[in-house]
Amino acid sequence: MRRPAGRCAWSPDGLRASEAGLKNQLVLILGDQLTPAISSLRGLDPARTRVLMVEVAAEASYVAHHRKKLAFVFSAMRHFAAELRTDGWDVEYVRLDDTGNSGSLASEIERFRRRHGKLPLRVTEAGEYRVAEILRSVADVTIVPDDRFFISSAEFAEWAEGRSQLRMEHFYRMIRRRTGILMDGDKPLGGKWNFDSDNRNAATRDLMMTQPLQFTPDRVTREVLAMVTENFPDNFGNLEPFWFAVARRDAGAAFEDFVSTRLSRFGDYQDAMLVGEKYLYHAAIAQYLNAGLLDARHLCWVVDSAYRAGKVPINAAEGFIRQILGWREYVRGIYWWRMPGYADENALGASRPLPALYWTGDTDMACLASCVAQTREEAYAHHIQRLMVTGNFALLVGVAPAEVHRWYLAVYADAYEWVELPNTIGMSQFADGGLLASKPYAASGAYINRMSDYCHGCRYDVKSRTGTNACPFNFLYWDFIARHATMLRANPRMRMAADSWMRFSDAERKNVRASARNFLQALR
Ligand code: FAD
Ligand code: DLZ
Ligand code: SF4
Repeated sequence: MRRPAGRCAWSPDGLRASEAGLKNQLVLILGDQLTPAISSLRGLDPARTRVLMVEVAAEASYVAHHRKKLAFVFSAMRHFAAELRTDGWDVEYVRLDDTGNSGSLASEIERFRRRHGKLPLRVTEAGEYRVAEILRSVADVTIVPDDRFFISSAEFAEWAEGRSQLRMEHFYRMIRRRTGILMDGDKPLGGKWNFDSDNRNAATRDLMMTQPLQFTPDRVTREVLAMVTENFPDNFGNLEPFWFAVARRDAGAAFEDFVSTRLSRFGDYQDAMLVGEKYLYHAAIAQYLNAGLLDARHLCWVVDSAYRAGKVPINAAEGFIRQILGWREYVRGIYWWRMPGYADENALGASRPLPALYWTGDTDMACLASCVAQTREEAYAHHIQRLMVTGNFALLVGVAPAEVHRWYLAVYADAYEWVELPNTIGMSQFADGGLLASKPYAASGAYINRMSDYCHGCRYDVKSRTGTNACPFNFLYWDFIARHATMLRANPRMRMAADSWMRFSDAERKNVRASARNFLQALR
C-alpha cells in the first residue's frame, strides 16, 4: 500500500505528526508467518499498529528457489495482507517490483522508518537462523516467541541436554503425553505408541488414488505468476500449471479433503512409490503448514477426532500425527539446538559436487529421473522419494552435505531451513554422525524395487550387483559400506551389513569397487 507523498509534515524527530499520534507500533510479518494468530500481533490494537510485509530480493535469492515455491510464497503473502486488511489492520505491503524496494528485510525496515517514523518494531522470531540474525541486528526491536509449535526451542534443549542419545521416539512419546493427542489417560490409543511397522505396504496400480485438491489461480496469483516469469527466468522448475492454495480457507479445504479421501490409507502406503503417482495417499500440505496457512495443533486434533469417531484406522491416524507431532517438532528442536554449526556438519567427509542430474533429470536411472522430473513439475516429492531415492543416491556417491542441503532448500515448496536442514544433514546424509538418526538411510536397489515400480521401466537390472547393466544403487551401496566399514561396524543397526561385506569374496569386492569407480568417473 503506497501513501500519497507530502500528506503531512515531518516532526523534528522524524515522525509524521499525524502518524506519531495514532500509531505507536510497527509489526513485521515474514513470509512464513501468515496467520492472524501470529504472536507478534497478539494483544495489539489495530488502530495503533502498522503492519509491514515485504517481498525482497534477498529472501527470493538466498538459494535459487523453485519458481512454484516463489509464486506460492508471494501469492500467499499477498492474500494474507488482504486478509489482515479485512480484519482491520493497517498493512504496508511492499512488492518485489515496487519502485524503491531496497531488496532486504533490514533495509526495508529502515526504509519504512525513514518514510513513516521510527516506530518500535515487534516481530515473531524467525524460523531460520540466518533471518533471526538479521532481525537481532535491527534497532529497537522486540522479538516474541513463535508459539505455533508444540514445544519451544528452550524446552527442547532442556529435554535433549545430558542425554547420551537422542531418539525421536522418546521425544514423540513425551509430546503425546503432554498434549493428550491419541492418548487414553497415560496409555496410547490403539495399545501401541507407534504403528510404523504397519506402514510399509507397496502400492499397486489398481488402488484408487485421489489427487490433492487443486485451485485455479485468481487475479492476485496471476499477477504473481507474471512477475515470477519476468524476474526469475532461469530458476529451476515449472511455474505452471500452478494449483496450490494460497489463501487460508483453501489450504483448510485441501486438508479436509485429505482427511476425508486419503488419510485412511496414509498409513498403509506411506513408504510406497509408483511411477506417475506423485502424491499417493500423502497430504501434500507441508507448504501450507510451514507458511502459516494451516495450524499444526488443529491438524493433529482433527486427525485424533477422526480416529476416535471411527473414520480412520489407528495406523493412519498415528502415522500422520507422528510426522507432525513427532518428526516436525523434533527436527525443529535439533535445528535450534545445534545451529549455527549444524549446517557445516560432515561426519562422513563427503566432498563430491552435486551431480548435474539433480537439475536436469538426465539419467538412465528410472527412479532418480522420475523423482527429479516430478520435483521440477510440482516442487513436491514425498518423504520416501526424498529420503530413499534422491537422498540415498547423494549419500552413496558421497556428495558434500552442504550442496545436498542447498538443493533440497531450493527445490521444494515446503522448504525452510529449520525443517529441511535436519532432514538433509541428519536424517538423509548422516552428516551429523548419528545425532538425529540411529543409522544412515543407505539402501540398495532391492529397497527401491520392493517399495516402487520404478525398476520395471529401468534400463538397469535391479538384481545385478556389478557390471555395466547392474543397478547403480547396488554397487554404490556396497561401495559405501566398504568406504565406511569401520564406522558402520560400531553401529549395531549397520553391523550386519558391514560384516556381510567382509564375507564377499575378494573377486566380488574388487568387482563392486570397480563398478562404483567407473560409475563415479562417468558421473563426474
Ligand atoms: P505427508 O507425508 O503427508 O506428512 C504429513 C506432514 O507431516 C507433512 O506435511 C509435514 O508437515 C510433516 N512431516 C512429515 N515428515 C516430516 C519430516 N521428516 N520432518 C518434518 N515434518 C515432516 N519437510 C518440510 O516440511 N520441509 C522441508 O524442507 C523438508 N525437507 C526434507 C528434506 C529431506 C532430505 C527429507 C528426507 C525430508 C524432508 N522433509 C521436509 C520431510 C518430508 O519429506 C515432507 O514434510 C513431506 O514430504 C511433505 O509432503 P506431505 O505434506 O505430503 O507430507
Ligand atoms: C522463502 C521466502 C521468500 C522466497 N521470500 C520472502 C520474502 O520476500 N519476504 C519474506 O518476508 N519472506 C520470504 N520468504 C521466507 C523467508 O525467506 C524465511 O525463510 C522465513 O521468514 C524464515 O525465517
Ligand atoms: Fe532405480 Fe536401480 Fe530400480 Fe533402476 S534398477 S529404477 S536405478 S533402483
